[in-house]
Amino acid sequence: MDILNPFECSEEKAWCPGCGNHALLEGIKRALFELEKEPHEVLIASGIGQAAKLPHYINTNGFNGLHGRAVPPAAGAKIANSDLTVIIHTGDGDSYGEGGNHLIHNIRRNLDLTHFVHDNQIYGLTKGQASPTTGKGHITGIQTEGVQLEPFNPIALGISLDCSFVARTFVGDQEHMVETMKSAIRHSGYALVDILQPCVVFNKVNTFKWYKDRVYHLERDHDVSDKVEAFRRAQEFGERIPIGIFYVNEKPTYMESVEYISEREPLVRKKLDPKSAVPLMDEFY
Ligand SMILES: Cc1ncc(C[n+]2csc(CCOP(=O)(O)OP(=O)(O)O)c2C)c(N)n1
Ligand code: SF4
Repeated sequence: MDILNPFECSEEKAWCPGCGNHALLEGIKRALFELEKEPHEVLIASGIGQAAKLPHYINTNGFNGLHGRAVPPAAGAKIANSDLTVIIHTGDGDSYGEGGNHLIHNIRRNLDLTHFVHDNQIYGLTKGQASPTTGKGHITGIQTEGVQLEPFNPIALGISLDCSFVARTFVGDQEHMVETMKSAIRHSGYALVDILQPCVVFNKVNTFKWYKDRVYHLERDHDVSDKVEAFRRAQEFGERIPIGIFYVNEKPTYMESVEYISEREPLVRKKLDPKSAVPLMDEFY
C-alpha cells in the first residue's frame, strides 16, 4: 500500500485476480493523486456491477446507486456542490444498456462530470451475458448461437452528440490510461472515456492479449476539433483499435448556460434556516 497516496483504502476487493478493475482502480487513485486532489474534494458515483464496486475501494466520497442510474445522482451532486470533482464509474452494461438514456441526455446537458466506462464487453457481475458492446457472433451462456446484433459504438455516439470530450483508453497501458483520466478530469464539461478491460472469467474472446495485440495510440497530430475525422476514426474497432482523445468540443457547461443556476449560490453554501420549514409543515400537517 502506498501510504503517500491519500486515496488508498484497505477494504478487501471482491474482484477476481487478473480482472481489469484492479488496474483501473490503481489508475484512478494515481490520477487523482497526481492532480493533487484531496479525498474530500472528490465524489465517485456508480451503479451496479463489478465496475460499480470501485467506490468501495477508494478513499473518496462515494455513491453506489441502482443499475444504470449512476449519472443522475452524480449530476444532482454537481449542481448542489459545484466545488466537487464528480466522477462516474460504470460498466458497459450499466451505461450503454440500462442507463443509456441518462448517458445521452447528460451528454446533451454538458454538466462538468467525468464518466469512466469499464468496458469489458460483457455483463461481469451477472455471469457473462452479452452487453451492448459484445461483438457480433460472440457465444455466451445465454447467446448460445452467438450474438446476433451489431455492437454499440460509444465513441461514435459521443462524437455524434457533440459530447465535449470523448476518449478511449486501455487498462494494459497504464501511462496512457492515467494521462487520459487526468485530461478528462481536468476538462470542463461532460467527459466520456471508454476504458477497455478484460473480464478473465466470462469473456474469453476479448482477453488482455486480444486488446494488447490491437490497441494503438491515435497520432500526436490527430486534430481533436475535427468532428468528421474523429467520427471516421471511431469506426475503427477490429484488427486495430485506436486509443486516445478522439474529440474535444469546448462549450459552456450546464451550470454556465442555465441562468437559474449560474446566478445562484450552490445549494451546499446556503445557510440553513430550519424555521423557514415551519410554514410548510403547518400547511401540510
Ligand atoms: C434494474 C436492474 N436490472 C438488472 C440488474 C441485474 N444486473 C446487475 S449487474 C448487471 C450487469 C453488469 O454488467 P456491466 O454493467 O457491464 O458491469 P460489470 O459487472 O461487467 O462490471 C445486471 C444486468 C439489476 N441489478 N438491476
Ligand atoms: S467476473 Fe470478470 S468482471 Fe467480475 S471480477 Fe471476475 S474478472 Fe472482473
